[in-house]
Amino acid sequence: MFERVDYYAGDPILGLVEKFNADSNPNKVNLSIGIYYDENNKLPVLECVKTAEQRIANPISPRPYLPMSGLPGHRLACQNLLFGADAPVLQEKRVATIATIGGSGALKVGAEFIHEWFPKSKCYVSDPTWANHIAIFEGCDIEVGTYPYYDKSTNGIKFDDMMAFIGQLHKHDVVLLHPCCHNPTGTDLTQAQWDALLDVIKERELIPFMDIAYQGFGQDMDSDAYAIRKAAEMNLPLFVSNSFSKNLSLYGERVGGLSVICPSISEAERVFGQLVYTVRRIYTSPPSHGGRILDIIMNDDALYQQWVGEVYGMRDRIKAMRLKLKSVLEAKVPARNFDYITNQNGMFSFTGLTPEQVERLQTEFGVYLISNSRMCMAGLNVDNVDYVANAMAEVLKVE
Ligand code: KET
Repeated sequence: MFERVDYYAGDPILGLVEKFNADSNPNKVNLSIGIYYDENNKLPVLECVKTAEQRIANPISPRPYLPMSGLPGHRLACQNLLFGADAPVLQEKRVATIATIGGSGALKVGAEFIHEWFPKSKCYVSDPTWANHIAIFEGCDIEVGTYPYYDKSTNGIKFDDMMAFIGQLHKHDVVLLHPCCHNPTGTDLTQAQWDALLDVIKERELIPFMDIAYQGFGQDMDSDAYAIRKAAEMNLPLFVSNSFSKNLSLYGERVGGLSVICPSISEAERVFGQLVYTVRRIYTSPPSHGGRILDIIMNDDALYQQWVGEVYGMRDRIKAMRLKLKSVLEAKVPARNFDYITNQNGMFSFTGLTPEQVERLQTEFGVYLISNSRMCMAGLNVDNVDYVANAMAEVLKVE
């Protein structure tokens, strides 16, 4: 009966985590998946999360179904963080926001909505992008193409090519963008580049879909949302998927949100209804635990401030690791320029290593990167950074 079912070769990122766990090398270092580990190589539980957990546990309360759209406080937290609490689009009630099962769930619900209501639209993603962007949109029967983005020869952005390409897309085509901390390249547009790009998107009547999974890890909470707020200010229709997996260190709770800016209240109400109906047809309503943690932290001034401080602590530790890795590599491989390591933002560095070099790092040193050369800087710490730098220098030597 199932003979014709295709083999699944596994996920390029999650599959590596399994391989890493099975590796018996005592020096192994996991720099594959985008997960933040602290200076002791442990997955942190944020202090603000501990406080919220204690409130939830005392007293232990019943667990009804949540509304299909999730907790109101969860939705509000997403809106305030993305658009700024006093944003006119929020005051005008033009944003339809639902709680989602992580950032992935937001992308899925958004893509289902687009497939249903804009069936002719194609989706364009950056070359390269997070591989699951392509998988999720194709999984909703949407044709996916790429727009020029990363320039390997300069470690910068092919901005002119990107603008020219996006400038010839068709009305209502979807352009998937990373507002900050681009995955996998760590290379972001400047604010002036965002302004120019959003002008073209407006002129061509395209649908921008911004996926933000690393807010707070780039510059700061507000600057990282620049592109989102600029699009809101320009009155563009806009989809935003956001994830709290990384910045709340709540990976397994699956906390995210999907927001759609609409031109009018009545459209926002209809879009909200259809998003909710999409949820009903897939999983009915989100789980409550992560949403309650989010609601408690984000809607309490003191806990919110504590959270922001904790995110900036993670951001600064990653930046320190970038500096350290760069300085060791510069000393060991003086012929090569490693400026990209400190120029790139967020959790990732696109190292430009060849697939063979990535393979050698894994088999000879137990250092795991994604095969596209992406290294998760948040897996480095003072104890392993020299080991990783030496291993990288070793595989770069024979070039
Ligand atoms: N968007 C982006 C850009 C992203 O990097 C991730 C996760 C997600 C969405 C998914 O968020 P979540 O809330 O977990 O559903 N990226 C890391 C993990 C993964 O591949 O699933 C990664 O790139 O390593």
